Amino acid sequence: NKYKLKKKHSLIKDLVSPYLSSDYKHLQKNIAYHLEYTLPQTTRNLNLFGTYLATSYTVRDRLLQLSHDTQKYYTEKKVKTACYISIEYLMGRFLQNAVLNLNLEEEYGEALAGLGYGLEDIYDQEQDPALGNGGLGRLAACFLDTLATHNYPAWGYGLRYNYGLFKQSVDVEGDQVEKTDVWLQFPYPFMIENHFIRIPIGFYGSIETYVDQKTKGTRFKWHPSEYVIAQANDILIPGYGTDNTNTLRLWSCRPIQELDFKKFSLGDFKGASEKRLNAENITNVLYPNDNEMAGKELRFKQQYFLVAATLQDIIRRLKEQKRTIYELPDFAAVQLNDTHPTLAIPELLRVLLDEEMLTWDEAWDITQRTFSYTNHTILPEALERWPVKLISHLLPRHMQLIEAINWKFLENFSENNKESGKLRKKLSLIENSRDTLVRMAWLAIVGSHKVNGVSDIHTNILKDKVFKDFHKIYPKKFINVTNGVTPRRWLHACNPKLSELITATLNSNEWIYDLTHLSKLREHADNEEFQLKWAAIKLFNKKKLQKYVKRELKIDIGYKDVVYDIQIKRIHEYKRQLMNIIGSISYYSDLLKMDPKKRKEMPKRVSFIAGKAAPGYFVAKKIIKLINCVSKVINTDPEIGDVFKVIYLPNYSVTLAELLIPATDVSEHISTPGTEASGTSNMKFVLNGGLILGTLDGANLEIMKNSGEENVFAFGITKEKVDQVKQNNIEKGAYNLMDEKMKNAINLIENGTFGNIENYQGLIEELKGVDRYILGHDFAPYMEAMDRVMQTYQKPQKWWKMSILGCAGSGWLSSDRTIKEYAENIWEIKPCPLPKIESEKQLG
Ligand code: 4GP
Repeated sequence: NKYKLKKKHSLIKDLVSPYLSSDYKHLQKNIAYHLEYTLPQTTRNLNLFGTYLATSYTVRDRLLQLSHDTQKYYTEKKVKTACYISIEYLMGRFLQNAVLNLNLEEEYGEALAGLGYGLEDIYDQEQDPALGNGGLGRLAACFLDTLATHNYPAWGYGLRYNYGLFKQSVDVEGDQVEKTDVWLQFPYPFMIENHFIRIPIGFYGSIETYVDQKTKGTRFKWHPSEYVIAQANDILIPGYGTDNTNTLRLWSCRPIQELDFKKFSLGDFKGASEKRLNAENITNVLYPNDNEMAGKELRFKQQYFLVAATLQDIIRRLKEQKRTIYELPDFAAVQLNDTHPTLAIPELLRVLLDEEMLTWDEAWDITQRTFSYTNHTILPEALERWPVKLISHLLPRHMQLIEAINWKFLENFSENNKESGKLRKKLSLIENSRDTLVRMAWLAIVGSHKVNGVSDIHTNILKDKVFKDFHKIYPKKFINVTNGVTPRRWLHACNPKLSELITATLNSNEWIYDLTHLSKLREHADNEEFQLKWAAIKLFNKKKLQKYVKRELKIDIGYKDVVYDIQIKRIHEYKRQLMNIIGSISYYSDLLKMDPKKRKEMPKRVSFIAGKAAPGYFVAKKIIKLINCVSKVINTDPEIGDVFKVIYLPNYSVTLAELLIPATDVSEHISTPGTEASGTSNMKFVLNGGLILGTLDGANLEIMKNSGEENVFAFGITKEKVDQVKQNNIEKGAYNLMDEKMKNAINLIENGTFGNIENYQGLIEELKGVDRYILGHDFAPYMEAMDRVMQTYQKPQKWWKMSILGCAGSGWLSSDRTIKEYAENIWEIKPCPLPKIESEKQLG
């Protein structure tokens, strides 16, 4: 029977294959087919949006074919697979990336031109699926691109939220306004609902205890009292220049029963739909927090829903291959992207003990060998702790297992350390504070075989401070894997002119999948002709941004001989956008005091800021308001003219970043040392020839090491000195220690220059009092570094040399390097490229 099915399948494949041939005429026919038959009402769809949809369906057809081949091949080869579980994926637009990765840009361009459309305009129709907040989700997206490009067998697992991160606008008062992101109101062709993968997930209920007849030991069984269904939605991830196509599987929640017909018949219409609404609620909304724990029951449900569905899916595939559960760690390496998926640990343990009937030792061994955990932040407000009460109610068996893990871990540990009462308390997975809480990071460490930080400095902080006691117990468990970004999206696609120049200069496009080739740009750094070409591309990109600002904000800014200075990231106190804007106030005040003639001759600068604030993070929202109010005053002051402008760009997104990053002269990464785990936008700027103005924090330090200290505008103290400064602030009062210029800027805020001081009350008080993020201490060096930036920009040869050398030194910051380290040091997986026989694609 199976043989017959296989034959049938290859017959079907033979029938459809010619349809997927990729010359432009075929593509055109395919687009026409989808316009005519997939989308209803043809004449209405003969617009840009309809054509974008039809084009996308043709891309999806090709990806489906490649994905079938890939899965089949991986199964045949019995490869070990990486499974990346992440509560967020910040993918950005899909179409351009896929067309580029499939190496079909020319063909699609021609096919669409024949229908009267430009490819760029078609790309522009796509809305970003904003299923992530910031760095953590964007990193996951870069990883997926690399995994496919380098032919690693891998799956991404996440949630398909109905509503992505809110859309942000700014009202006339300068306040952030949030609007629901209904990203699924129109079809999203790249996501395929897989109706054959539906998995029941339980919640609540009770635990049955019984005696195992075989072993006479006690066994447990969880009887959930409520079930929902996890429905698979697949996004296919093409690699660059390869046929390997992996899958990102996003779960959405469906009810077991769509409608309670009994209630409906009795006229209780609301009650009839209640179960459906409750179920759908689980994957309705992405929690809009970055670097912060949500602490809500629904969030906890999301986390369990994600890991329970994912583990069942992995185990199903294992069994389909007729492999035993003992082989799980050789079949899948499961990466926990931060603590959000940590419940996977007790969940797997439960499956192994209660369903597969393994012994504790067997089950625990398999669990530890399967999981590894990445930490993305040391901010205390982001380290997850869930109340025992909540877990016991929602997942009683899991709570029991967490207690058992804790007990066994501490017992084991006490045997080796007799006088360890205090330490036991510190190490315990369960914290006895006001509420009894489970420390999820502790659980993730104990249940994994590897724990990694995301930059050198961050991993050292984990080892020496945050997880110090665990590091002593498991010194080998902790490793560093510095983050990286995909050069496909973050240079090749977003900066086509620079990509072309690099390819032409290096005489090869190999750098696109092996970024270390960029080092060869070093020999051109002093070449004047090359510098001019390099600078011309920057100017071209700046002009694009200038046009965008004019169109969207109705503000006219210059771009020639103007420094574009940019800070884009989530608004957070530790990222210190407040220091940036206070710097702008101070600079504005200096300009006003200048002789008008001299002022006119000052080098010009536009300071851009973009980023969203979590809706419940009031301090961050006040910072946005201050930025907007300062911007209004400066930009409309005739004394200042075009010498200085402050622009806040609303609704920061991956797509906006793709416009901003290539256009940037200097970008700011100015977090308090020791707070930013890595940062990844810093890497994207360097890759695009932007210079860094940064503190000695996160990946800035590694950028300095690789691109040369002299090519970075670094300032401020090392992380070791931060505590002393904080202490001084507490003892002496931050305001008393503050630089005069900063005091002056604060006075301007207080005297109402930027609107009612009440708007900024909490902000200014904190700054003058404790100043937790030591803005006061770093202000003078920050201003001095900005001054250096402006001075250097006046020496074009020096500037462009720094810019080229920065880029030339960025080979290491590719996510390809990062993933290779994960693959070799943590997952133990190997590339498995599809044979090229049928492939029509060739690398450039
Ligand atoms: C972010 C970190 O803040 C950032 O430094 C890092 O580059 C990124 O993860 C990727 O590792 N953390 C988050 C978060 O986005 O929600 O914790």
